[in-house]
Amino acid sequence: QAEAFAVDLSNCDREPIHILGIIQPFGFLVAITPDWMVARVSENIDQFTGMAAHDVLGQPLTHLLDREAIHTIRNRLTTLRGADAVERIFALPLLAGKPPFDVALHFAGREIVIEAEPAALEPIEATSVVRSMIGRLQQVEGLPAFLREGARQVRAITGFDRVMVYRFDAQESGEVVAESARHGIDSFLGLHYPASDIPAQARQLYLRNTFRVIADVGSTPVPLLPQRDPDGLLLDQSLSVLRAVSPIHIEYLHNMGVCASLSISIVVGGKLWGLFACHHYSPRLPSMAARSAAELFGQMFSLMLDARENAQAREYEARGRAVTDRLLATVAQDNDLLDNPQWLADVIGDAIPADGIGVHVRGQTSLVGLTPNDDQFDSIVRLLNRVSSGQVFATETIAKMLPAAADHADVAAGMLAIPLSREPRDYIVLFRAERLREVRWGGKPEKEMVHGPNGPRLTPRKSFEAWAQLVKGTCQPFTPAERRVAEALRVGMLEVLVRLAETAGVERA
Ligand code: BLA
Repeated sequence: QAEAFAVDLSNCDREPIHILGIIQPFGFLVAITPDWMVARVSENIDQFTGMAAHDVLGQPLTHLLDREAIHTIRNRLTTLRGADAVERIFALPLLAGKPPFDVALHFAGREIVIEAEPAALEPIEATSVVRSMIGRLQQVEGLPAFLREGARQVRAITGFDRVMVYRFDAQESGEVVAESARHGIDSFLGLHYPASDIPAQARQLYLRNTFRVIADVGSTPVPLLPQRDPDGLLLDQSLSVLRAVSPIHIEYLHNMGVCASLSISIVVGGKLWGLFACHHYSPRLPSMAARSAAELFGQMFSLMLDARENAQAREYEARGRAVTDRLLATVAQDNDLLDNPQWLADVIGDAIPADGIGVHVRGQTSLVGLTPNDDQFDSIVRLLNRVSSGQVFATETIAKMLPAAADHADVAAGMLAIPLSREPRDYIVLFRAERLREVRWGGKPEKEMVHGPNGPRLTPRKSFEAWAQLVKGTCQPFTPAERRVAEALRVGMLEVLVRLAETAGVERA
């Protein structure tokens, strides 16, 4: 039997999910030593080969598999050259007189791992499939449409009922930012989940191995035999395509009413940007070729997303610079505009998205949009005089420094303050409302479910509540790019004000 790690809600970020010693039953696994002796097999090997585990363990691989097949495997392994990757051979006749298998190969420590599942009846041409998928993506304009098209493409190739683009934020909680779903099921678009739904070690693993499928949430996992090798080591299943997953995650899927789950990592700039997360409401296993194509698509999609995000960041900063230039040129012409908060708010709100703007210039205060009231704003200005030291200052929770600010978190939870001068302290303050205000709970994806041993926490609605608790009183964070634009505005304004002061001095003299 597999050695159990007693996992519960409190320790699931420590569960060693890469060495659970179990696989899913849709294929079998053979691990061999460097001299091609069978070191471990999955207990279900007899169902696929007709030979029981004790017949083959400790025997040369030739005892189990056809010589021709072993030759093919050996050749393919040389192309791997010890790389941290998986090679695949489609429709390989592993056993004389039996139908062929789709085979995945990789190295795990000193062992060579061979995983096999019955070959697909209708093989697909992965390269041409992926090429046409990429072609469609290239035609799309704008990030939201790009993400939606990505989800649509993944649904087309996997046939899953629901495909979501799940994006991580800076705190590693996540949001469903795009979705393609079968007609007639509720939408998950816009839903948020806390980081703990995908624990750290899983995210780490998903960076290294970018694809996984759980073909049947209700199936019974199959143990590896033996669990430990003569050195006492468990098999590292990080790259295994049959790897069975944590019972906690199985329960989560079960509580969601999901019967099959598949996810593909989206890796941008070496970081896990997000996942394509796919659900099916009956068991489902795309062929190994279709899975490889989906994995390759995920890699191409990630590269394209990286390029788009870079272009977008450059575009954003250029727009920020243009706004700064416009503002400075106009103020230089007509410095009375500095006393026109609506105008300031319009121009600056163009560069940095905000729900409201407060302006405190030359002793005058004006508030536009969703903001604290006058008294509350006064307290904020006093706070800024203490903390901002002439620099741009941003926080997603004003209440952290000014507890009374919790009272207006619903309309103004966080702020970015741009000081306009040193003495007296003038500021433009951009406010953002609490994130929860903007968040929709889309439909009612969770039917009433019977809860398993870990209780009701493992459901999307409870997850959402956990996330809501986490972000209560905070706004959407101000990004580094937004802070840079704000800083450019600050420096530019300071120049203009200095110049105005000089001209005024000359006129007076
Ligand atoms: C893994 N959790 C995952 C995965 C997803 C999610 C996508 C990747 C595995 C897969 O493809 O199924 C979470 N799935 C979601 C979310 C949505 C979704 C947020 O569809 C939103 C619509 N999970 C929990 C809690 C724990 C937990 C509380 O909710 C731990 C206490 C554990 N999740 C957990 C573990 C894995 C996981 C251990 C790793 C599974 C594996 O790869 O072995």
